[in-house]
Amino acid sequence: MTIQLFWLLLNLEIEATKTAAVIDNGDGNTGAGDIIVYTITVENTGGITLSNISLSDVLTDGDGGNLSLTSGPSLTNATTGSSAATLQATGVLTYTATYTISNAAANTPSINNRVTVTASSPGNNNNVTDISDNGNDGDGNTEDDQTVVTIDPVPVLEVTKTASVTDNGDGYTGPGDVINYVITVENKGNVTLSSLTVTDSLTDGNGDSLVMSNGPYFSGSDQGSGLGVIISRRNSQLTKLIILFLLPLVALKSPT
Ligand SMILES: [Ca+2]
Ligand SMILES: [Ca+2]
Ligand SMILES: [Ca+2]
Ligand SMILES: [Ca+2]
Repeated sequence: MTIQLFWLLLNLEIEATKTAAVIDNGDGNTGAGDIIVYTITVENTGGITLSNISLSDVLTDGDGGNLSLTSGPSLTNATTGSSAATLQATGVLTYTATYTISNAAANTPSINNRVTVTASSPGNNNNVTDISDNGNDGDGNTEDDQTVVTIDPVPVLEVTKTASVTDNGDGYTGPGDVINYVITVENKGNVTLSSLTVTDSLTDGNGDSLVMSNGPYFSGSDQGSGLGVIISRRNSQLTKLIILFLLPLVALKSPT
């Protein structure tokens, strides 16, 4: 009896594997707008026919936020005699699912996916289950590891400089007026940038060099950034990441 029970347990096996392929949107980087095509295989590795195959898929971004598949999983192939309702011994079901990488998800390091497959052996209900592995047995985990698509780091820096004039009271812009410059440095990529430096060049209309009266001064930042380091945007396309450099009291050189 004990031997028979052991034999039964040994043969209630199902194995789920999930692999990923990325269809690039043409920019050469894995990121926003690319389509991840997931292929899920479910193999009955025991000796007993299983029924009622069901899949539960979990998709998250690199910060652990939940994402939703764009399509699927849909059954795309079944070996002879098998279907989602009946999986023959040694039978294989193949499913396809897709996810189009959102802007927010592309600002995290990766897209992570796994599926849990559940099936029933004769006379039982949902008693056979497996968590997918990533199809790569050379990574040290041959059992239940997530299928990870790494987002490519794309550093993008945007700097803007605006000017306003504080008039000295004579009604026109000229000698003695003060030009106030505001420099905004924004991290528009998906990686943290460090060692930020600002080199300023000021010339008159003849191309001759002028000297700033003072500045630039670090004025402030948002989203946890600081002088010299600007954190990448995460999970929001609406919040700007800005460091301000304020250059007050810049006097124009008087014409000679
Ligand atoms: Ca791309
Ligand atoms: Ca693996
Ligand atoms: Ca597994
Ligand atoms: Ca003036």
